[in-house]
Amino acid sequence: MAESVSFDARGEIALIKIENPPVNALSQAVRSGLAAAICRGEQDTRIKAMVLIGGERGFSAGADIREFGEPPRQPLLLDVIDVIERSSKPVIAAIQGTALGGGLEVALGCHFRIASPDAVMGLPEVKLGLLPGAGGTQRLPRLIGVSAALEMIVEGTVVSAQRALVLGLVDELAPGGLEAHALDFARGIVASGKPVRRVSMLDCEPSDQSVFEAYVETVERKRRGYIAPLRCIAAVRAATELPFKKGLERERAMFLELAASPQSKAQRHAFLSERAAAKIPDMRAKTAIGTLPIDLVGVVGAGTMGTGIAMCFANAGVPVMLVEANADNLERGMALVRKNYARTMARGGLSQAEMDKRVALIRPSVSNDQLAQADLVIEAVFEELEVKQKVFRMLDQICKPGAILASNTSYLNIDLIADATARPEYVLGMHFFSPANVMPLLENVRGARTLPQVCATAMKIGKLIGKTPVMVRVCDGFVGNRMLAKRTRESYFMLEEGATPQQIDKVLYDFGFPMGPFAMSDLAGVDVGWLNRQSRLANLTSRERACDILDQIHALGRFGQKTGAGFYRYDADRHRSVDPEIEALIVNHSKKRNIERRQISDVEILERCLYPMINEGAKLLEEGIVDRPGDIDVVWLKGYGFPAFLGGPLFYADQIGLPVVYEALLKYQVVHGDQYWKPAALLENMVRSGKRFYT
Ligand code: T1G
Repeated sequence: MAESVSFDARGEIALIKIENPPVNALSQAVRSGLAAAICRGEQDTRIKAMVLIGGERGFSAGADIREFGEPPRQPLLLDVIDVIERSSKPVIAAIQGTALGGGLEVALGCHFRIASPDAVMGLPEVKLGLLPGAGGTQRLPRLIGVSAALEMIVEGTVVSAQRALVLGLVDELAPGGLEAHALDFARGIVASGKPVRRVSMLDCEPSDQSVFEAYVETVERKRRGYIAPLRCIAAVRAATELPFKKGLERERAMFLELAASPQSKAQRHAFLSERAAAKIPDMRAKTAIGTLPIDLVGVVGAGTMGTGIAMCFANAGVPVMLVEANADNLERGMALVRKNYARTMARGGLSQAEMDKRVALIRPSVSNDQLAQADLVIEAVFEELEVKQKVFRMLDQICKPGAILASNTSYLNIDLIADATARPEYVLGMHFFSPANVMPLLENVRGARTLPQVCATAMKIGKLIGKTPVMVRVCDGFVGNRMLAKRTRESYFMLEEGATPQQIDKVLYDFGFPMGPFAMSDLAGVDVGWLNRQSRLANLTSRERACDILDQIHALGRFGQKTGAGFYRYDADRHRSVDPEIEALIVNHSKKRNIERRQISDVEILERCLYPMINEGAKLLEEGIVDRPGDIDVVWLKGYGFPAFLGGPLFYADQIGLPVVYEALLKYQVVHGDQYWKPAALLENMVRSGKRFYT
């Protein structure tokens, strides 16, 4: 028996344990161990039933994602589950922690399922661009009904043990020790003489085909461009139309199609990159740098960002002091916290008790002295270096030795902020994205002197509060905003050269972004963009300064959705429409700039928006601002809406081919000059040596 599956006879019950840390992924060794254990239980006449259990951390996180892309190795999970289900002796799945993907499919192949109250289970394959490929699309609807199965499979939602009991996904909860409960349950089944219940033998409720059509429409709207959700729907539909075996064949065919698809490769890349990014080199080297305890957090500034950041910690159960010198602003901030929570509660995402608990974890104060005992203080005040340096001087005086001082700045130099303190080793950036309590990305910015332990602590606390942390180093705009600035520059240049806002927005929307740069500007606020541009005028080139279309729109008081007009006009429901006034303004601007407008193709728009970003990504790597290309992809996937089915800007660059990107850079360099289009040395070398960002 493979070391990753143990078999232990407990009287007439066999206890079969999956032991493949960290998440009991169903590697080839586990699959063969499982099959062998079931066969052994079948052959051992003393054994009357079998209990299948995982480890503390979970039952199983499903198929081993790292095995994808390699030729499948026997036994297939599908076949192992068939061995379990065909067993003549009852097999009981005892679920604690997580049972996800193939892990839940193994449990579905068992004859009974019990779970500890804190267990969660789901079929999240769709998030990897896959579908449950080991019978899940055929068994789940037979067990819990079509609509509940559709939601779990197409949305990839995870359900609690309590919900699973209501759905009939589990037979019983085990409030006490799961193992003992499972053994008792098994003995009870044996004593009762209850026959084994095979899920595949259950009838699948017939379903009105309109249910599937409606789901397809929803998915085509909500998950534009993704293939896997559509195949998930088709697979569940097959369960209602075909006998089990035939349905399984349909599922297998679609699984293989998806597993080989560029979209799934991109989404699996995104999954693994996100986890790799959470480990900074020191942590990855397994050097025991450890982390600092964070039991009490302070946030300075009760504006939109400060309150959002405070909510992140309250949501994770970490007490947080929200300090704001101005009492009115503090009250407004707390009102915003309560409003945000109330909105979540109205959607059913929070109980009143839970909301009250989280609000109580946020302690408002006008006194900075309250921060004396904080382990971590995050500053979220006005984005101006002098203002921040003043705050950090104050914090350095008030906070206890060893407290971490973090700035939420989106682009200012962390080293200059750290210079305002006597503890630069404990200073770093923690750049949240607005709205901070919603957006998953957290750019942790290490200064030249920041201790590795402080960095590791910021990464760990970032994961604890449910963020996707990426460690970056100091540069103007860090990773995300520095690359975004190149796309923004080209978008405005193309406006003055002949494109319209709606044309550029449509190209990026069709590519897969949630919206294009001008619709985004109207959403975030033209005034916000204008302020950011004003603060960076000194860094802009002369053409960027002269390309002042944003300033002109701002001067008209058109601040975007919030004022009913920006680049577009908005009705009371904030539906946008093209505004001829803006087109006239742009045409007039081109005239004043003596630029003869021309037709710009969608291909040129896409190239001029994406390729400078890819080029900037190569520069970020060669400057050592980030350690890996995956860090850059994670920043764009989690912070800027880059479509996950394309894997991020650098993964996408590999797919289209770095020579294609390089040739285009040279083409535009001739037309628009070196300062914007000179290929990064790293990119040039990679093209010369036939290398890619990802091997
Ligand atoms: N395979 C391989 N490695 C995995 C893995 C998996 N399924 N899940 C996690 N890991 C690694 C992860 O890369 C990291 O590695 C470490 O485990 C800790 O993960 C046939 C085809 C289970 C909720 O989609 O959602 O089954 O960086 O940091 O925050 O139908 O991991 O330490 O080297 O995320 O506690 C479907 C994916 C697979 C679940 C734990 N299953 N995993 O979260 O730890 S496809 C999934 C998760 C499938 C079948 C199909 C989470 C978690 P390293 P972590 P965590």
